[in-house]
Amino acid sequence: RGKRMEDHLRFAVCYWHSFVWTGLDPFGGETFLRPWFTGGSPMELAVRKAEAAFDFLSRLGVPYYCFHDRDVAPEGATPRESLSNFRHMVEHLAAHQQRTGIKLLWGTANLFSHRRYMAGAATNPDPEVFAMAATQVKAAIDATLQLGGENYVLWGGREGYETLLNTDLRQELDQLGRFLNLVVDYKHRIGFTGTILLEPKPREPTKHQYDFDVATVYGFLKRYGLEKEVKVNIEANHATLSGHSFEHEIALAQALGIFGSLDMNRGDPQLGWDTDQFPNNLPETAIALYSVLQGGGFTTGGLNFDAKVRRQSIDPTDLFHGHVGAMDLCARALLVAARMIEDDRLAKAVRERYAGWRTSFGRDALEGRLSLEALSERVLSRNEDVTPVSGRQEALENLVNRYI
Ligand code: ASO
Repeated sequence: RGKRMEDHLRFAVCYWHSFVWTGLDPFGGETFLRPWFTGGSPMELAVRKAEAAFDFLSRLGVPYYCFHDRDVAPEGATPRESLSNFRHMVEHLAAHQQRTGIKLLWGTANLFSHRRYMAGAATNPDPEVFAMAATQVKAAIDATLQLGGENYVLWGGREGYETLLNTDLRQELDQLGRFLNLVVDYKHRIGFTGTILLEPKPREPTKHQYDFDVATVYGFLKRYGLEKEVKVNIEANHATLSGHSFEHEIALAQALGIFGSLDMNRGDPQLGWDTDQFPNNLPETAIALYSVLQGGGFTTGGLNFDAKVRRQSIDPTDLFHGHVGAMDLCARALLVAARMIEDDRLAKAVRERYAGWRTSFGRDALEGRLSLEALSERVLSRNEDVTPVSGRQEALENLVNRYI
């Protein structure tokens, strides 16, 4: 639809998995001994990390990257020191972007790692924590604007609860709604024209995450009057953890008018948590990207590889293999998705299935212009039962495999 294939290759590398994560898991410590993890002050290490990151991004030839405030600059001893560290590093990032031509797909603030956020950030009962979260988000939006970022993401890592016995659910949801309204208000006041994206995730880290899935987020946005202001960043592994498929979440967001951007990765079907593996399944990815193309592709969003090499893959070249393989897979999946669209057999099957919409009775009935009485009168005057039409699922699924 007026777009070239290259327009969809809006690939981004995430700072946190590639340059920050040390290989630490609940059972063991660091496994990646990167040169920017030790041997200098925290700010010296942040500078070295940014150099290594842009060296990697340039060699990979990727157009975009994404970061959290705390990925790029260390937390200071005080809020002012943290802000000054961050601002200093944003200058470095600006210079690297200028030199390499690499752009920022989105910025964000880490409101989940520090202990102050253990009981939530925007939903925390302590107003000082709420204010601290606001301080971080303000600085991160300022940085995103300064760096020409195309979107700003909020993933509510700790916005949820473990037990209702210490939780006022209504109050916490209201706080989250107010916080997001403050963010949207600020965005307009400073002239940030990028898209604000909320990222749904269920079950982890808190048991009951408020932004469980796309449907939940839409209900939340409606309630707080934000459905025209905020879109979603959908992650593959978050979709499957909520019991949905990735393409379901994409298609639903498009249907509701809140589709924004994607975090590409893959969960492990045997494991019930967020494993953030590189996507490596062609049919699965093709069907997801088919949904994206059907909805018209991306406007400000893209495909951020929110994926990490496993902790044994300690050789720096493993990071290239992970990204090269995943980008190659997504490029191939886009070609498969384009073939699914061009062939027209799938679209034709859908057109035929919804043929009833194109009759005058169909439009009146399905667009809600006929009352229950009128519908009932029609059925009783025709006095014929309905003959069901085959859904043809098997034929269509077989067809998809032939495009690969
Ligand atoms: C890390 C999470 C990821 C999210 C990012 C932004 O793993 O899903 O996109 O933070 O906060």
